[in-house]
Amino acid sequence: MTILVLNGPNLNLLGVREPGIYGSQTLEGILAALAPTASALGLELHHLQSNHEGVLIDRIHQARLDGVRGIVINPGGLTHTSVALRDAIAGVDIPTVEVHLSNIHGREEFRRHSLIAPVTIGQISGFGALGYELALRALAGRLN
Ligand code: CA2
Repeated sequence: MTILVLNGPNLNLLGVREPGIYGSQTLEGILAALAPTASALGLELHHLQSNHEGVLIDRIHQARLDGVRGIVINPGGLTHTSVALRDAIAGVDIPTVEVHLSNIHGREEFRRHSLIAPVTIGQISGFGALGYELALRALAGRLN
């Protein structure tokens, strides 16, 4: 079963700046650490990080054509602003888990609201890189 892992704007900066909020692991490190869990769950991971909303949306559309069974997405700042990303997720009807490294509910007011959460099967927020692993486990549980 193929799972698409999507990371949105600025997540390519992980490990380089803001370690106090987002941890010291790079995105590459986070993804590499997911491999054993994915393989234990029988999941094949495809990954894309983009700083561009339209690129993320195109990849979500393609996921439906490719037969992707689940999506793990950290939409970054688009979480709080993007109706278009939300519509794309709703439009493909693929079970999606929203992940945030930081606890968005304990930060600035503008981060507390997610436009994406209502079209996902759930949101994981505040557990750092572990959130991606929890998301894979949640999807595997839903798909089996
Ligand atoms: O906590 C998360 O995972 C976020 O999705 C991260 C986003 C933020 O806009 C969301 O509110 C919560 C930010 C992406 C990472 O931005 C960085 C900026 C500078 C250095 C490192 C990362």
